Amino acid sequence: MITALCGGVGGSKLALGLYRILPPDSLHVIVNTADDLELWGLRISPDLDTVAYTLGGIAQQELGWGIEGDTFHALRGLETYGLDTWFRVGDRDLATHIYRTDALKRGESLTSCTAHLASRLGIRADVLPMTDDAVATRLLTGDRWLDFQEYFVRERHALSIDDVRYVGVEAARPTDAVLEAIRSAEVIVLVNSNPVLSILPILSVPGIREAIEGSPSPRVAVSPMIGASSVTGPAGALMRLTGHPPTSAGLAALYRNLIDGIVLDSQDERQRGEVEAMRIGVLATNTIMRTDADRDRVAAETIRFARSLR
Ligand code: FO1
Repeated sequence: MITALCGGVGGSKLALGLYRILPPDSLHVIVNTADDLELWGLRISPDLDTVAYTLGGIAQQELGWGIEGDTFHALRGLETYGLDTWFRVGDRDLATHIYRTDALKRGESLTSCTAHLASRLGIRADVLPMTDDAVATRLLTGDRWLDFQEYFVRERHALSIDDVRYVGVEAARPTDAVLEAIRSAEVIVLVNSNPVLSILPILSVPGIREAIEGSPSPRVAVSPMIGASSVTGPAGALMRLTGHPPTSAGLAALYRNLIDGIVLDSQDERQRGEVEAMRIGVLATNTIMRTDADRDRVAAETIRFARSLR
């Protein structure tokens, strides 16, 4: 069994690579739920849905979120009634949110209704919300706190961020399914999702970080930090909030004690010494993933590298 920790669009591509190269029913994906939102009375879990649509082969190819070929008639209707429609929900996507909202209202857990959705989409992997409890990423810009989707979608992640909080995380509990996925993992992979917006919320759920730290299995991270772009982009600015530089070596320092190895881009090979000094192994390879073949290759190299660390 392989267990991956994953956010939305960026990380789900590598999760797809892992899914494609592994035998069926041998991948668990623990997914961030701190960017969930309630909109028009519906519970929306963007990262869970992005992972499910990606593994289910129906994700919108260009954007990475939403469903390929979806239409937006319901959204136009909501616009007619004067509702805010900056968060673009397609018609088929809407069915997912209606199903989830109804199931939660009937007392089902997020874990159980996600399992139902994934199985109906034909997915032979476990897609696991990090917790069934409510956690919400909030970001401080100037003197205003924004909800995650207000920052990310409405403001197009263009504002400078002074602080990040995962509201509710201290009281959240990891699900049994998440703890079992970590316990039974032969390899644990922190995929190349945004560390601050996607991976840290998962690690902040009390018990998850400790379970990974205590795992005897090899644990590896795939770095999303590549060359100069990670230093100048918004992901870099967020990374600086953690007190670490926006580089793969900075990420290795952030994940210290949690990982045995890191996969970084060949462009950043010169950071190898700094990372190895932290007693973290390094695989330098081409981590830019444009095609399914790239994702399969990085996934396969990551698993091979992790197994070599045992
Ligand atoms: N991202 C956007 O940039 N604009 C949108 O209108 C938008 C709508 C949306 C609807 C459903 C869904 O599951 C995801 C959606 N996303 C949208 C993506 C999402 O907000 C982000 O990619 C993740 O939350 C970040 O990981």
